[in-house]
Amino acid sequence: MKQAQITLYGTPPSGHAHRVELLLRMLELPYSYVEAPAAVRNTAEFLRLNPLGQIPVLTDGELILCDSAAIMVYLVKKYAPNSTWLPEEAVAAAQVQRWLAIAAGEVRYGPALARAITHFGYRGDLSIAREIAHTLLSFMNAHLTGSRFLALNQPTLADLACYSYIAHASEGGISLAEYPQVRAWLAEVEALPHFKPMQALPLA
Ligand SMILES: N[C@@H](CCC(=O)N[C@@H](CS)C(=O)NCC(=O)O)C(=O)O
Repeated sequence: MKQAQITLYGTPPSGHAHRVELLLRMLELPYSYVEAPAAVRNTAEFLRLNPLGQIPVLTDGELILCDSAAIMVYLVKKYAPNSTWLPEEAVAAAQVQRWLAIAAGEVRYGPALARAITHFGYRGDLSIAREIAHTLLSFMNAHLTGSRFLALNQPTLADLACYSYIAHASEGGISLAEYPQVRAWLAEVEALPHFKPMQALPLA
């Protein structure tokens, strides 16, 4: 059997790695998965891959890529350039990019941080992270009224980038009960072919 050329370094509960894994699966790209918990991320070998010591890292042959959004953009441009995951048209591309920025901003510092403080001892203010999460979720709920997906009327990188940490917000003590449109959107992502859930953690 042909050896997979692509390797993803991540951990099962990492939403940053999960969003990349979702895309690899949905593009039907073969890949190997290397678990890189904190002990591995601090090794000289891993720091050569990513000097920031973060997952995900993706290697494709000799190529080394860091950062979930950068990796997702690469995978679509390289392996699915004519797909709708990342459109070329100016306004549509900007709409997707907006949500990639939200994934790295409000999602990272809201639901993702609340979960990381709760379960992994990350430093930060839990109540501020939860406040950021609820502001984001209120916005998303209104934004999704009448829309099935975040950026366009079809799934794009925007949905995969934001999905994992929103779906697992309750693990950081953030309830989705007040956000029915967000819950409907999560179900749309979960219904996509090749979807795989992220590893669950205990509820906070
Ligand atoms: N901007 C990066 C952030 C990745 C990130 O924060 N990864 C976490 C795990 S989910 C990590 O590696 N944390 C370890 C650290 O920052 O030292 C991305 O989108 O990939």
